[in-house]
Amino acid sequence: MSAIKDKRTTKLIVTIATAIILIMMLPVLSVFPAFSADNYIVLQGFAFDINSQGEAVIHGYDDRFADVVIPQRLMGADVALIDDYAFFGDEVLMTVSFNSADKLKKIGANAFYGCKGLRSIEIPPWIEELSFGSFQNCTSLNELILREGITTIPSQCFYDCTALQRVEIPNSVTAIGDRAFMGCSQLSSVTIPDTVESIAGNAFDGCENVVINCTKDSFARQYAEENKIAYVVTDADMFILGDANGDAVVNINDVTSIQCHLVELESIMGLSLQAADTNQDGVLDISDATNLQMFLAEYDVSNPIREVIIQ
Ligand SMILES: [Ca+2]
Ligand SMILES: [Ca+2]
Repeated sequence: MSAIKDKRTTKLIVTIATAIILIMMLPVLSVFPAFSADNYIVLQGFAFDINSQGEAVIHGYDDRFADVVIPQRLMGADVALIDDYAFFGDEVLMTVSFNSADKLKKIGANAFYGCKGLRSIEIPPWIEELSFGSFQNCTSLNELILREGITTIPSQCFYDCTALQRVEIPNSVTAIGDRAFMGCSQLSSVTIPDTVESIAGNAFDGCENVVINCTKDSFARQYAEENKIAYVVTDADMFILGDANGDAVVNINDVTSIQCHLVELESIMGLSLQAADTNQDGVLDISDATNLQMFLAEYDVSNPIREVIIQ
């Protein structure tokens, strides 16, 4: 009898203890309902685990917090990866900083997809890789700073970031993927460096007012021409026809400069030589001085003075 009673008592104690543990765990389970099944470690609001290389991988975040600083380490392990979907749809999130996490190498697919409160991001140089849709549909994102480090802008990375206005692609990037900036309806300026050798045809679809800043011999310029996207060439050689002394003003001093050059009192060089050839016949002689003089006197001249851009 006594043995049975003891067994019953033990069973009762175990049941009560289990119930107490479950009740104690309730707040944790309710904060991270999605992660409770995956046995992730939860610390400082992050749900993470340690991979086979001993690095911390972030899988999720407590979505009650608006500001997140990705830590350098979690439980002594370097934070190396933000997993796919880690912050997916977190609309409370307003700021995220990667600047402390200097071992962070990669931000996974759709990791910040739909973080509609996120306003500003800086991708520091040690991050080597963004992924498909990493920042897609971040509709408040209006400041994006990309440091030299990443080598591609992956497909859909900034798709539908409708508040984004300016982007400077860093010199480390060689490719811009499918729909990378598609639907960024406010995007007005994208600077694309010479290092970029491939851009998907639909990368800027739906960016109605975008202007690409590029150099004259770049792939980006060719791309802009082929896809009928407005562009500005940033390394054009420019001079003002008639401005022989290079002071950005066309006046009688330029006539004097040409005359002095012709009698070898001074020497006009470089682009100014082309500027001094006011009738644009490829020869600098007295007729250019005369032409300029007549223009300044408001006579009709055969070659009106105008701004000339040589590309
Ligand atoms: Ca001048
Ligand atoms: Ca001439």
